[in-house]
Amino acid sequence: MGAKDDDKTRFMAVFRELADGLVRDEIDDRQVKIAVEWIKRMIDYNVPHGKLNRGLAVVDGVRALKAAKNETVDEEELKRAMVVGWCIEFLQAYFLVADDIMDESVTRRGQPCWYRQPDVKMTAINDGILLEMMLYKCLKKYCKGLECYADLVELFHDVTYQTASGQLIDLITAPIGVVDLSKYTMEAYMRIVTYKTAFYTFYLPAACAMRLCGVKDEAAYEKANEICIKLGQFFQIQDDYLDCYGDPEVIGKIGTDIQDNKCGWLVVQALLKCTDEQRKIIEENYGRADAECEKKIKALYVDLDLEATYKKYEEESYADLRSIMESQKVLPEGLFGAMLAKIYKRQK
Ligand code: DMA
Ligand code: MG
Ligand code: MG
Ligand code: MG
Repeated sequence: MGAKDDDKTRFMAVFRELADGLVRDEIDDRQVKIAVEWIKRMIDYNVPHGKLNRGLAVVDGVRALKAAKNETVDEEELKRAMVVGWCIEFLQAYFLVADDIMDESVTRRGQPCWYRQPDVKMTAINDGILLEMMLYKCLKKYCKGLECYADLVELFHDVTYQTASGQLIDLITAPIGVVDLSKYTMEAYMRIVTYKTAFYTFYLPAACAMRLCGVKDEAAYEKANEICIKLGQFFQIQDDYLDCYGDPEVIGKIGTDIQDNKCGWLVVQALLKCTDEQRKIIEENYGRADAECEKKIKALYVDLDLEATYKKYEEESYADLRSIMESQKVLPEGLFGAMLAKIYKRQK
């Protein structure tokens, strides 16, 4: 087994410990039996089945920061990095439960979206709140007393706010039944993806690792933020591409962006490339809950050769990101390099 597989196995063991601890807290609080069962099932359904990129990025990040100082990570530090990594995965679980309700999605991580379970429905909203608060319970249990504790809590709060504000503009830029193509600009798109994705997907793991390693220099956080915004934009453009071109069996979710009227990367590109006639096709078919309309949009994307536009973007952007990471001296390249390596050319 390689070091990475080893990390993943240990990471899963830490999940079990956290989940069992949360369930134990309920029992200790004399929670009613059906709620104990519910919480256990809800955590197991929503938290551990993703790619775990964000959580493991905290572990990789701590290793990279320590290695840069010629230090190794001891057992206690490793465990703590894993706990904080799972805190991000709990936050992500919360965002996804809510996002799937709002996007009216069907599947997630290869199973029906939580809110679509017949006995769950809108109880999922409250489950989301519980998932979010569970991260603070875990953080308190394992990190209270550390010098960086308050900074970690503040970081989670700030990033949650940014993400929710990104989700807000994602949603109100795509009102149901109103197709206003003038709103789908690259500028609007970049604001949406930076806020809804980049901060929690890249800056949060990197900044958590930095806090755990005692980094105090605010300029270093600024630099990390700058790089992570670019990584996040790259990642969400991939997500938008996969929404249309990914294999649902592989990505574990069925794309909804066209029918949901989303200001996604593909439609923004289509609007930049289309003729007046093609623009009319978009006007008439985008953002409708109709599989035939969706097909017409996908056919238009083929005519515009958006797959090639994407492939070219992915290559150029990757090269760009590599050079940004290598040309700065403030932070070790490994803090971001591992994240980029995991997502480059991803199929899921
Ligand atoms: C993802 O946006 C953002 C958050 C905060 C979950 P999305 O709706 O494109 O995500 P997905 O494609 O996974 O539903
Ligand atoms: Mg969604
Ligand atoms: Mg969404
Ligand atoms: Mg998406």
